[in-house]
Amino acid sequence: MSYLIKGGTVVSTTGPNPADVLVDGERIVALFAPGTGPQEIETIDATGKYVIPGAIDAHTHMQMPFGGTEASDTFDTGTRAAAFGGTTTIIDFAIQRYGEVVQDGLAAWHAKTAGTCHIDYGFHMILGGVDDESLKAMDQLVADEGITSFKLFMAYPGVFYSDDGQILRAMQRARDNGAMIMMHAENGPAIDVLVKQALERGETDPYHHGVTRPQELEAEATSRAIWLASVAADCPLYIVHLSASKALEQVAAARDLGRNVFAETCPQYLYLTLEDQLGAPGFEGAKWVCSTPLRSKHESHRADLWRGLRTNDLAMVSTDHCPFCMKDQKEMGVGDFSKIPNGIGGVEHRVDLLYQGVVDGKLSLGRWVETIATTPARMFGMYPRKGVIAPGSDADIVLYDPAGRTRIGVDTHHMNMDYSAWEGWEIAGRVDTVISRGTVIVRGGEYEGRAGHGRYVPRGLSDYLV
Ligand code: DUC
Ligand code: ZN
Ligand code: ZN
Repeated sequence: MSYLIKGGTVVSTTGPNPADVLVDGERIVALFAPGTGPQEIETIDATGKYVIPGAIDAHTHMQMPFGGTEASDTFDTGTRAAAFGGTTTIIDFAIQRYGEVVQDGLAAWHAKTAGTCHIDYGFHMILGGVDDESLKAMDQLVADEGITSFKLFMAYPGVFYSDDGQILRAMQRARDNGAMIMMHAENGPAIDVLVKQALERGETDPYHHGVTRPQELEAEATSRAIWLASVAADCPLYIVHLSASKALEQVAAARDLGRNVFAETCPQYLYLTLEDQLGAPGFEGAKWVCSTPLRSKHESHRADLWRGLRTNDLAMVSTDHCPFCMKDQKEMGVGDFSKIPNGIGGVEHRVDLLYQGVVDGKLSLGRWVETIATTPARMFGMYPRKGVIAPGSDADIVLYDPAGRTRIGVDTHHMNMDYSAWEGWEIAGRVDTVISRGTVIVRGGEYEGRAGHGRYVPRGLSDYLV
């Protein structure tokens, strides 16, 4: 089936441009100057709307077993919520646990996603144990499985933690096979000491989750990862969920030297703070326990992160969507913040929260699209199939209403969470219509999609490597 998206303003990385978009089947086939496309054809009216590439969230954890429980969004509920928010592709983290065969971990993620996803999806692979077997598996995943990025943890000793020797070996392998190493950069052993000392002093509130993960330990790990990647012949390195000014300084310095170092941040670090959210009265702060943690409003983190997005020291924005309900999940940490499952849900809100940055004068329209769609596609080997409105690309398209408003809250969101990290926020802009591979899955805010529509996207190597 063919149709014309008519009367809208296409926004690409270079900015806005009025154009009509012709879709045939699952693909975009042409762009026309306004009114010059085919006449006898079904149309979708985009008057007054921005027409942007479907957004790509390159960092989600649907139904992830973690912290003694499991993230509360399934691939079904989480990808449906993502669709409502204008995201048409996620890259989730398949997990190899310590002692497990990497391919078995991957098979488990394929089993979870088969027939359940509303939008397209790819996988990164978390390596919970770096040894001869998992290093060999990296080559196989890159060559045969369309998995070209591997996450390692410098935090969470005894869970996902890799020591420096393991990290170096995985980086050397990645340098050889072209994969990207994604790093959770926090000094886990040092954090564990601070956590133990805090608990011994009786500091058990959620606020102390943030205090015991100071920015110095994020910056130190970020710097160490950058140096290890340098030793591994400039292995491509991507720092996940960067939250702090001093960590950003490390990335910026490496990038100034032309290194293959990239980083993302997340909406929670751009807007929320240690004092106002983690420090909320009683146990309320548990809603915002995530790692890396929210940072102090008395320091310049948020302004620095927005600037980093403008200067490209921060390449893009992902959510690190890892939702847990307060009831029975976050509550596990009443009286001991270290037992609160780490994670914030936000897969539904990234497009709107970053558009608010445009309205606030912090990002240009083109940079908005670049940080939520085009760069994620290029960073993780999906471009130009995804992340761009161009002939031949998948027809993943969002009609965005800049005159609309979005009110965020537990009563209106679609994520499987019993609270919202953004409760009561009313922000500019609204996702109107969402198209996934040519199929309208959200029309005027109403859902028309289905579980099973989403397909696995095997990925190539990153576009950004030199
Ligand atoms: N951080 C979180 O907050 N949740 C999931 C894993 C992680 O690294
Ligand atoms: Zn992480
Ligand atoms: Zn994560």
